[in-house]
Amino acid sequence: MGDFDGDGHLDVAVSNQGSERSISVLLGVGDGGLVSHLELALTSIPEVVVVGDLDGEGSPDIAVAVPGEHAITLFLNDGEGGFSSGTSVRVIAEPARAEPRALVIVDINGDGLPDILTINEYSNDLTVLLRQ
Ligand SMILES: [Ca+2]
Ligand SMILES: [Ca+2]
Ligand SMILES: [Ca+2]
Repeated sequence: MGDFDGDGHLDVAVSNQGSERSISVLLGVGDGGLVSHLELALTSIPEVVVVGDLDGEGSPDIAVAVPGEHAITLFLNDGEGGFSSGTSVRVIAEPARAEPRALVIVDINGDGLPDILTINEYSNDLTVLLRQ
């Protein structure tokens, strides 16, 4: 959850794991209700979605684990609730078949920039993606 459009109400991003293969962004209207805002398309089934300010410009961005692509996909917020098309980041070099199932945004190296830790199936390990 995060305030994607900056109106002071919490908004929500959820994975669609059926045929849609997308992230639904829902906007809070302030009374606890949510309205559909937009769909972020993916080419493979998304798993865990997390929200954090990945690019440091103040508004919450979205990162999602996409195990079938051995990658995570990042969607950057334009500050008004619009999002970039997804940028895919592989969690591990070929030929390993690590499949990230979950991820967290955390400043692992303490430099003040948010990093991403992924939790991988098959390789049974963690991958640290440091923001440069
Ligand atoms: Ca909002
Ligand atoms: Ca941001
Ligand atoms: Ca960092």
